[in-house]
Amino acid sequence: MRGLLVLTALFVAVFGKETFEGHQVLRITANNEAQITLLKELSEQGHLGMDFWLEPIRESLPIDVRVPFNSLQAVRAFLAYNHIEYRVMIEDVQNLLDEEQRQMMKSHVLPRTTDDFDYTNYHDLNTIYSFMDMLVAENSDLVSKIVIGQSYEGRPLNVLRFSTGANHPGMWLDTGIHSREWVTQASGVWFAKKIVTDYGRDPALTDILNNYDIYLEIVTNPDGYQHTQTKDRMWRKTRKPNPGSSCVGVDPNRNWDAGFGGAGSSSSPCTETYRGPSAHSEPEVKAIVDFVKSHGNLKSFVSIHSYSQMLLYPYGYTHTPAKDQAELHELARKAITELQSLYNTRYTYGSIITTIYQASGGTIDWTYEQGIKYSYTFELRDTGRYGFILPANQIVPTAEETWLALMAIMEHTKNNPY
Ligand code: 0X9
Ligand code: ZN
Repeated sequence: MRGLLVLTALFVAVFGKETFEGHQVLRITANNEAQITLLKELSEQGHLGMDFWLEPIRESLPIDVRVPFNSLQAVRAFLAYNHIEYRVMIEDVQNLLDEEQRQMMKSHVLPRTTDDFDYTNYHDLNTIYSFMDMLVAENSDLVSKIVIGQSYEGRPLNVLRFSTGANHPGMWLDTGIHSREWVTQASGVWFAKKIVTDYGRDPALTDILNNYDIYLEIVTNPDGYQHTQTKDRMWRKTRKPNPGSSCVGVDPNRNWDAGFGGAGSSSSPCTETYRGPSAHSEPEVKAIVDFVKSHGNLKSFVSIHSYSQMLLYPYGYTHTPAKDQAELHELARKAITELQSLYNTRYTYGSIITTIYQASGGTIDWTYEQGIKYSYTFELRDTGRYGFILPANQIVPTAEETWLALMAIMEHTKNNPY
């Protein structure tokens, strides 16, 4: 197996892009604790090239796993032997990726204005970066670009700042910290355009921007995003090498100094939830940490992931309820009610640890402990039919409905100064 992995890696290094022909995504339903334990062991070992899109946690939560073609027989046999139920969610991952590529080719001409930009499609890193520059150029009285740092591979960490005056408190949004969650970066682009379109037209957004600055980091993990475009569509982590290991990257949502190193993160560089050698070891994380501290006056912080359709608040690393739990819970309910009003998309909500799973070193636990009360994290569409390979025709609907929830959070933040 090791030999096969090395050969695959070599092939990719020489010939370019990883392919996923015959890979399937299985949805596994565990019926008891023993099955969960078995599946957890599988997941921790990174066995048979299995890529858990949704990790085994408890019986009530779905488990999604991408299985390479060559491992399918063994995995099916293992599941059958242990009487573990499953069904096929994605028959052939590469088929979906081929369709995704075909869609992307349709809008490959670089647009010259943000009105010409194709918001219904996914775009490569350069196109998103040039979108930001166009938006700034077209709306220089409202939008500016700040570079809060550099990625490991030297790319700028760009943040759009929407501001109507000096000394306003701030609200933060980030998308794409996990690079394969493409609908998030695409939604981030749509949010940016929405803000400049609505300012001066929509009274609620205008009122927010007359009193607060909005910061939006669209490509929070640019090295990872570039890697998903050119080498491996399923890349999640950063791209920093790990000394002493052939595995690359750190999970940037386990790297924060909030319960760092605790349960729900891994010390093994080859896993998808590797926490890194120390808190804030990743430049992409450290840049936000430095920004949050130097700004000193952020009042809300929303970090956007996919998929599962959830709206979550702290904590992820501890069972101790956040001191603002009641208010955060009520606001989450309001936000997802707004979200659902548009296309009837249903979200679950609650604290990270009770709703999804224990995850230590997560973004919003850290921001909450920095005193940013309105710290939330989204898991956007869908619930697993397409998972990370959400078809492009769902980008705009996803962004539109999410915007309603974001507006609810931002309005509440504005109306409840602290
Ligand atoms: O595991 C994660 O990092 C998140 N799920 S994802 O599929 N997008 O990777 C959920 C973690 C909860 N959020 C935080 N701990 N901030
Ligand atoms: Zn994520």
